[in-house]
Amino acid sequence: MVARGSDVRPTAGRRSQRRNAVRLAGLGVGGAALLTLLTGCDVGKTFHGFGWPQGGITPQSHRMYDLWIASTIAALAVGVFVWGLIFWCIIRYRKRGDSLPVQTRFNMPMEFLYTIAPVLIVAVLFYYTAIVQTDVDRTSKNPDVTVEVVAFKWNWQFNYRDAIGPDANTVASTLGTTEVIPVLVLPTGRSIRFEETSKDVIHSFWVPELLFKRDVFPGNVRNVFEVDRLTTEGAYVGRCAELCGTYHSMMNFELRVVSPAEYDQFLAAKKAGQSTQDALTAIGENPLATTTEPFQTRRNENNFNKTSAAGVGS
Ligand SMILES: [Cu+2]
Repeated sequence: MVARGSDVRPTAGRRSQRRNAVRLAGLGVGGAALLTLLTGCDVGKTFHGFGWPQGGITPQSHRMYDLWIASTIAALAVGVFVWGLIFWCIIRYRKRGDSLPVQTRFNMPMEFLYTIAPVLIVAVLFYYTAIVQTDVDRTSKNPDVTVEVVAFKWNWQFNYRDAIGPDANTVASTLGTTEVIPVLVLPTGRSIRFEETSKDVIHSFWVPELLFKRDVFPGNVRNVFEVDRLTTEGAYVGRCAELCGTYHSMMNFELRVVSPAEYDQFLAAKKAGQSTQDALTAIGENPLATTTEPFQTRRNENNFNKTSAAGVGS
C-alpha cells in the first residue's frame, strides 16, 4: 500500500499550505493593484477598445461600449486568475517522486466555490447586458424627429415624417440617385426615431458611428429604433450592411449632423420645395456628400447586355 504524502510529511504539508496561502494572497493583492492601475486610466482607449469601435455619437453607443469594456476586463481578470492557477499547479505539483501528493477530493468549500463563482459571473453579465439591450431597444411615443428610411436596390430614400407609424405624412424627402449620394440631415440634441422599410430585398441601415445597425425588411414590416440624441456635428458615411445584390457594396449614403437651428432651417427649405442640395447650401453646408461618392457603373448600351439590346433594337 502506498502511504499518503500527509502521513509521511505532516509538518512539510502544513508549511506548504501556509506558503500557498501567502502566494494566493500575493496574487490577490497583485490583481487588485493591476485593476486599480487599469481603472485609473482610460482602459478602453489604452487598449483600442479591445476591438470594439470607438467614437460613438449617441448615448446608446457609449453604453454598449462601456458594457463591452467592463465585460472584457471581467473576462481578463478571470482568465489571468485561471491561467495563474494552471501554471502554478504545473510547476508546484510536478512529479518529484513515487509518493502520492496530498489528495483534496471532496473538498466541499472548493467544489462550492467553483460551482457558484461561474454562476454569479454569468448572472452579473446577464443583468448588465439585459439593462443595456433594453435601453438600446427602447422606443418612445413622442420622439423629436421621425425619419422613414426606405431602402431599395441600390440606394436610399429618407422621408421626414410628421408623426410615428406607417400612417404619418412625409413632409420632406431626399432620394439617392446614381449621380448623387443621398444626404440624411439630422440635428444634435434631439431624440430621433428611425423607421425602416424596404422596397425589394433585405438591406441593413448602418452608420458606423452609431455603433449600431439594423436590418431593413421588405413587405409590411417597419423596423424601428431610436437614439436619445446625436452628440457630435459632422459628416458620417452610412452603408448597407446586408448583402443585397450586385451593387450592395456601393449602396452608400451620408449622415450629416447639424445644429438644431440649422436643421429647422434645412427642413423649412425642403418643405418650401428646395432640393436637398440647395437646402444644404442655404444652411452653409456642403451640398454634396463628403465622406463617399457615387459609384460609376459605366454601363451603357455598348457594354451592357449587348445581345439582348441588339435583339430589342432590331
Ligand atoms: Cu442593400
